[in-house]
Amino acid sequence: MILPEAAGRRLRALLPVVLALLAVGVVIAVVQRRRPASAPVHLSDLKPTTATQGWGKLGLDRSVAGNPAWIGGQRFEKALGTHATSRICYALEARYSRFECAVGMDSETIEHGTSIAFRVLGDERVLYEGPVLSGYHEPVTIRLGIEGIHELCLLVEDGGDGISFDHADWGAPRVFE
Ligand SMILES: [Ca+2]
Repeated sequence: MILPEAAGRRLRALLPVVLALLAVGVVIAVVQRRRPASAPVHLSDLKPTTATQGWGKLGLDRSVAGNPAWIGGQRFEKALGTHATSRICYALEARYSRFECAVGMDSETIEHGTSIAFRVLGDERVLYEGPVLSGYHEPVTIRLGIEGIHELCLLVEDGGDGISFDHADWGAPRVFE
């Protein structure tokens, strides 16, 4: 039989161990809470399966004219710079759950007063159909669920006024697991 005094000594001896275990638990909980859900994969780092456009060549992290990509007052280090009418597709094979980007006319041609419109297709189904954009505007954010999507296609249309000067940017187009 353990006397109360001996039991107290034993408990006091165990106290540092208990406190250490609690501290480890708190640290693990904090680290798990701070860990990001998943790192983004930038589409400008992937090879598209299709890349067609009405003028020029697809700009990777650049505008279609080869300049840094700017939409309104925002510079995009990662971007796809293209030109209406455009269709850029990626084989994602259902590996990702979210797509995010910001779109708009590249600042290099806004003074020409032309219009464009953005669309996103997932396995040929319309996931996003944006308004017609023209002139100076801030980036328009797109956030979509793409769970189960095998092929993601980014489309730029001419906005109804032809394709002249339709320099279109997909700002930081990225997918997440
Ligand atoms: Ca146009």
